[in-house]
This record gives sequence, structure tokens and C-alpha cells, in this order.
Amino acid sequence: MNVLFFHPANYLEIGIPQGIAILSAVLKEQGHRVGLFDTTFAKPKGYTAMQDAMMAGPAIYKKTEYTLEDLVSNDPNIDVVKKFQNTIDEFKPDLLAVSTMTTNYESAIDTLKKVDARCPVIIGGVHPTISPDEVIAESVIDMLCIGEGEEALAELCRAMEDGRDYTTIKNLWVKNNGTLYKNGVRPFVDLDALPCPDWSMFDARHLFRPFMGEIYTGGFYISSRGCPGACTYCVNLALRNTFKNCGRYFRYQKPDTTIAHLTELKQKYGATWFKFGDDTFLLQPLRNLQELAERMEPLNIRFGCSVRPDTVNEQKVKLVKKMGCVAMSIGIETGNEKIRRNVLNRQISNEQIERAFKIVNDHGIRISSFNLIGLPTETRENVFETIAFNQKLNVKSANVYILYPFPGTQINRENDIHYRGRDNRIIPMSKASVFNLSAMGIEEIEGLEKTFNLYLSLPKQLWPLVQLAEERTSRGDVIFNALNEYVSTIV
Ligand code: B12
Ligand code: SF4
Repeated sequence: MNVLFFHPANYLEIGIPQGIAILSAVLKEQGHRVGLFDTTFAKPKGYTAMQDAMMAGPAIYKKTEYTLEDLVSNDPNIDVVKKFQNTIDEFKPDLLAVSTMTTNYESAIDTLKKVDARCPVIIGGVHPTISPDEVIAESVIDMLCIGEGEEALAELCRAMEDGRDYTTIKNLWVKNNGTLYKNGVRPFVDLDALPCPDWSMFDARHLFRPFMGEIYTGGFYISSRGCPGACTYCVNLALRNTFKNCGRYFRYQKPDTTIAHLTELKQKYGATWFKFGDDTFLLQPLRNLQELAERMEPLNIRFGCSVRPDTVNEQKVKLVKKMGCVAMSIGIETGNEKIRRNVLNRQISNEQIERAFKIVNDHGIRISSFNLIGLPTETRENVFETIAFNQKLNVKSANVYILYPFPGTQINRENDIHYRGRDNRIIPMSKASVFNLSAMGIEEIEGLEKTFNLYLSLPKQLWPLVQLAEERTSRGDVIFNALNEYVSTIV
């Protein structure tokens, strides 16, 4: 079978998607031919280079010898549809396999509608898993995968190759001769039975990893799946319900598997920097981390990971430091404990967060905090509580997002949110303020998102100026740019 994967990423949103990389490895093991159409480096017409700081993100930005923009500066502009059609015509897929989150789902569908796949199209990823009804209703989609695809896709390819019926495969919804077959879900895959992710078909520039002024080679790696949390803004709760009879929702690999894969990725691709995409890396039991610490140290890699503050303790942080951890993303979400507990259902106190930050800071691991604004009931004063809390924690770089009530989340359900606008298009992340869930106005939230890091970095005497920078006017922009320049070069 010829299987062509489609990764409909936004331009320069680098990072090899682990979903496609694992599925590709599984299919290759079974003797199938695999190809890829990836829009990450498809430079759109009229594209103008972004600031380097925007590209690398505030958490990791420090000037580097060269930037991602330098790496793509000589790339031609690409007509995505034409290039996709050429790839299809040359590769001649028997199956087109698309992977999407909510944020890139619609652009994937738009593109699919403009090409002739000349074969069945299957789609998977978090969005089809959470919103299968709307996805399967699309005329360009023939099948979708609910949840894990390793076994389902392999079974589908075998059946298609043998000319057998494939309408009853677990995890798949299949359209066939006017009938829709909605099959149930299967037990979770054994994470230790999966092959090493296949990075070979991806553009090597996906591996560009600037960190603290140095450039490394590396990418995402995920050693566990699931999270026992039930935060109201996260899809995990809905996923856990969908897969409640499939096995233990939070699962992790044996250290043997993690070590074997990291070694292979280092040997094959020169990867020395990894970002563990595990939902919360320190959830693994201590004995796992102990073994990983012993066996990862000689590998001499650096990595970053995301953790929940209530999983941080001295012993675990010592171990990850030994493994090579240099950066941690920790979710504060809001400085107001009541909102954190009652609105976000994160039962974590400010004190626990302070303790976690202290431990991580004491071990010299760089922290970037994650914050949400625009939360239900949130006022301007609450946002300033979040800024003050970041200051108290000595956060140097804060990531701040306006809450987007993704489908499947409790906030989405409780507020009866339609995430499509009047034009029936999915409201993009950049317009999350229009959901208007907080006690603030839309412009006020947008202004606070824009200036959050300025408030965080600048002394209170300059805050009246920062407030002017919140405005969406040319005066606001001029002041914002000047303050931003000042913060990134001097403060
Ligand atoms: C790594 C990651 C990223 C990376 C993505 C890089 C990359 N190219 O992979 C980056 C940092 C860019 C990113 C950004 C964002 N992310 Co993110 N991210 C993740 C994370 C941590 C891991 C994804 C992953 O690789 N999982 C492991 C693989 C194996 O699982 P998988 O992709 O789901 O694939 C499996 C199945 O879905 C299925 N499958 C997948 N594709 C296909 C295709 C076919 C044909 C088939 C049959 C099956 C199949 O089989 C796979 C193997 O079992 C997930 C959380 C998570 N643990 O999944 C969040 C997650 C996907 N992200 C999320 C969010 C919210 C975001 C952001 C919006 C955050 C923000 N505020 O900016 C942005 C959006 C970016 C954008 N503009 O689109 C949400 C998605 C919500 C949604 N409804 O889409 C998640 C689920 C986190 C969460 N718990 O809420 N993210
Ligand atoms: S801890 Fe993180 S991954 Fe787990 S449910 Fe909460 S937001 Fe989702």
C-alpha cells in the first residue's frame, strides 16, 4: 500500500508531529510505502519575515547565530494546492492519511477540497476524536480515526491491500456505499511495543532548536499518554470518558523503550535536544525516573518538559536534572486561587506553586510559566493578580494565552459555546477574545494579552505607559513597540 500522510501545519510551526512519525514507523514495519505532504515550510505568497523573538517564543528567546527565518530565506513561495496535487500524482497513494488538531483542521479541509486525492481519505488526531460527527459529515472525508491510530491504521491498510471488508475496524468510522459504520473503540496500545518514531520523511529544519542563545538539533518525544487531571479548559476529561473502557488512561513507557528511542533519534538524526510532549512529565513514578536518570545521563542530551506544579518535589527534580532537563513549562494559569480551583478545576494552591517554582529554580532549570486570561468571571484585577504572582515567582518569561474553549472541554459545554462564527468558520485562536467569557471587554483582554509581559518586566512607574500600549491604535502600537524593544534589549 502507498500511504501519503498530510501534515497541514501553519507556516513555520516547526516540530515533527509524533502522531504521524509513529504511524509512519508502524506502517513501514508492515512493509507499506509511506510519503508525506507537509505544509510547515510552504512559504505563502506575500510572506514577510516575523521578528525573531516571535518565532522562537518568549521562553527561549536569546539571539542566536542564525534564525529559522535565515534557514528559509531562500525558499520559493509555494502554491500549496498545486504542490499537493503534484505530490499526489507522483506518489500515487492508495490512502491519504490526514492528522489534525482543532487549530489546523479547517485549513486541512479547505486544502483537501481543492485537490483530487484519487484514493480514500482518512483523518485522525485530536479534533476528529473530539468532534467526529462534524468531521465525518465533510464530503472529502471517507473515514476517521477515534483516538490511537497505530493498530487501526495498520489493520485498515492490511484489509485494503487484501481487498477485504474494512467497515468493522475498531476505532474507525467508515463511509461505505451511503452507509456510515461507527465502530467502537479498542483497548489502548502497548506503548512499549511501538517502534521508534520515524523522522526520516520530514524536512530537517523541523529539528531547529534555539535555546538560550545556542542552536541545537532536536524535536518532540512523548513517553507517556493521558493525564488524570480534569481541568475544565482541557480535552483530557472528554478523552478519558471516550476511552473509559480501554485501559488505564494515564500510561507510560518502560525506561528501556524511552532510552532505545532517544538513542536511535540521536544516532540517526543527531538529536541532542528534546521537548517531552507528555502532558505532565513528572507524573511517572519515582522508580521510572530513577532508572531514566541513570540511563539517560550518559546519552548527554538536554531536554524540556511540561509539569503540573503539584507533581514537583525535590527528589523528582533532582532526577530530571540528572537526566538532562534544562527547561520546564509550569502551568500557573491564574494567580487567583479561587478561580484556579472553582473555574478551572485545578486543585492546586498558590503555596504549592511557590514551592514548585522554588525547587525548580534551586536546581537551575529554566522555567517558563503558562498563564490563561479571559477566564469565566475574571476581572482586570484578577489578571493583575496573575501578573503579580508571576513577579513573586520571579518568572522571566511568561506565556500567556486567551482561553479558547475547545470542543469537548467542560468550559465549552457549560457555556454552550459554538466555536464556529456566523460565517460557519472555526473561530481562530487569534480571535479567542470573541468568546467573551470574562467580566472584561474584548479589547481589554486583547490589550492585556499583548502587554502581559511588559507589565511583568517593567517597574510600576512605567505602567501608565504600558496601559497606553494596550490600546489598539497607532499610538498604542508605537508605545508597545518601543517598550517591547526596551524590554528585550535592556531589561
Ligand atoms: C506537541 C504538541 C503541540 C506542538 C505540536 C507540534 C507538532 N508538530 O506535533 C505545538 C507546540 C506546536 C502545539 C501547539 C498547540 N497546541 Co498542542 N499539543 C501537543 C501535545 C503535547 C502532544 C501532541 C502529540 O504529539 N501527541 C502524541 C501523539 C502520538 O498523539 P496524537 O497526535 O494524538 O496522535 C495519535 C492519534 O490522535 C491518532 N492520529 C493522529 N493523527 C492521525 C491520522 C490518522 C490518519 C490516523 C488514522 C490516526 C491519527 O494516532 C496517533 C497515534 O496514536 C498535545 C497533548 C497530547 N498529549 O496529545 C497538545 C495538544 C494537541 N495541543 C493542544 C493545544 C490547545 C495547542 C495550542 C492551541 C496551544 C496554544 N495555546 O497555543 C497550540 C496550537 C498550535 C496551532 N497554531 O495549531 C490541545 C489540542 C486541543 C485541540 N482540540 O486541538 C492538546 C490536546 C493539549 C491539551 N491537552 O489540551 N502543540
Ligand atoms: S493537568 Fe494539563 S493535561 Fe492534565 S487535564 Fe489539566 S490541563 Fe489537561
